[in-house]
Formats: sequence, C-alpha cells, structure tokens
Amino acid sequence: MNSAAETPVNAQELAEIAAEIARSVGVQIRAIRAEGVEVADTKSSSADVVTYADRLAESLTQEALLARRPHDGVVGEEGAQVSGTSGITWVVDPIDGTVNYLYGLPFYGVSIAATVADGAPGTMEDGRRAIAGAVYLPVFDELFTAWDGGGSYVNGESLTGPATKPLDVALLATGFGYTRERRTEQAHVIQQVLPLVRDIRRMGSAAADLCMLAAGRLDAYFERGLKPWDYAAAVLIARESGVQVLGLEGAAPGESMLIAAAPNTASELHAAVQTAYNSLEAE
Ligand code: LIP
Repeated sequence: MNSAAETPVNAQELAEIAAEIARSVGVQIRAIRAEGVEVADTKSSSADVVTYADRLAESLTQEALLARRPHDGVVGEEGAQVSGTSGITWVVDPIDGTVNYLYGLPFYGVSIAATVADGAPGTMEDGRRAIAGAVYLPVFDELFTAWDGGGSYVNGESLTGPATKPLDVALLATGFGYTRERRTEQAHVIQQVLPLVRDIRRMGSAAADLCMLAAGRLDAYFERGLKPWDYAAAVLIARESGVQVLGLEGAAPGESMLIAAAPNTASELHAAVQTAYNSLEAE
C-alpha cells in the first residue's frame, strides 16, 4: 500500500478542498462579525491584533483539513503547527485583513494553500510553493481558486490578470507593517513611488490585493513584511492568471519583498522600488 507521501497528488482536488473549507469558514466568520468582534490579544505591536474569530476560524479550518487529509501538515497564522507525512503542508490565514474585520470594513478573507517544499520554480522565500489554493472574501461572496498549471478562477470564471501598462498609468496596491520602524521605512519608499504611478490603494489584505490583481482590478502590488500565510494562496492565484511575482534583485519573493504585476509592469515597478530602497540606505 502506498505511503501517504507516495500517493500521487491531484492539485485540482486540493484546490476543491481549500475552496470548500474557505467558503464554509468565511460564511461563519461573517456571521460572527455581524454579532460583534472582540480582540483576543495583540502580537508584534498594539496595532497588530488577533480576534477570537481569527482563532476560531483557524481551529475550524485545521479540523476540516485534517478530516479530509489526515496525513498532511498544517501551519497557521494564529499558531497552528501540525507536522505531516504526505509532503503537503496547508498554510492558513484564517482571516487575512484582521484589522478590516475588526472595524467592519469589507476587505478580509480566508486564505488556504496546499504547499510543497520541493524547490521547484515558484518556490517562495520561506522555501515553500503553493500547488493549490483558495481565498474567499465573504462580504463580496467571491471565491478565488487556483491549482498548479490549472489556471485561476473567481466563482468559476477564469482570471486573466491585468494588462501590461506603463507604471505611470498603473493602479498600485501596497500595505504597511505594524511597527513604527517598519512604517517609517515604508513611508519613505511610498513617497518615492507614489509620483511614478496612477494612484495607490491600501486595502489592508495582501490576499485580497493579489486576488484583485489576478482579476485585473489592480495593475500592480508590492509589499515588504508579508508572512507565508498572507500570500501563499493568493500568489498562486495571481501567477496562474499570468501575473509575474518577484523579489528584489533576483531573490525569491516573500517577506523581504513581494512585487506582482504583468511582466513588463513588474520590471518597471521592481526598478522603482529598488531605487527607493537604495535611497533609504543612502540616507
Ligand atoms: C495583513 C496583510 C496586509 C498587511 C497588514 C497585515 P493580517 O495580514 O494581509 O497586506 O499590510 O499589515 O499583515 O495581519 O490581517 O492577517
């Protein structure tokens, strides 16, 4: 009998599992939101909060994933840490856009990615790459899915990403960290980049930002400081729509830097961001 690690993996089936659970958990956290949300704790700073709903959502997601895939691993933003034997590790952000969720703003979602650590092209800075994933945005009832080589979709409709366009007419999304030191650095960078683009959007959820990019509702995105659970599923959704995702100076994208856009736009954005960070270091 094959061991779990030897059983061939069907990426589309993994995407279907991620989609079913992301939607189910997303519907539940939206209902909880309507009843009221309480902060359970803070993390890297007083602005970096976790709600009881984050913890419940992660627990429900882990339980549902392991019920379907008992030999898999699970890693979650709120502390889930399950080792597996199958070679598949699920990376979960139970509520990406937690501050939006806390305030009742619509840009939040459940992000679930099935990842492998095989070093193949597309491997992120954290050493993993998603082969299937789903992001569900409950307020919009939009379910984004993708699997390796299978394309990406929103509510079953194929996504083709943003058109290539010069940076000066590109609508750019970004995000900021939770610590004063990181935000000071990011303020300097955005001061350099803002004059070069059409406009900036800061929507508060990396997963949602990258899904909007895949849907062609944004032209570009960059952020420094993201964690694997913020980006794992949405990077695959973006890549499968034709979006290029890169780090700085050939490094693997991830926490150090994540830049995403249509290929030529991405090259222009990479140059602008690199120049901005170089000027920071020169100060
Ligand atoms: C958020 C990211 C967002 C970033 C925020 C925060 P969380 O994740 O999705 O892009 O700018 O600072 O990290 O904390 O809501 O899961």
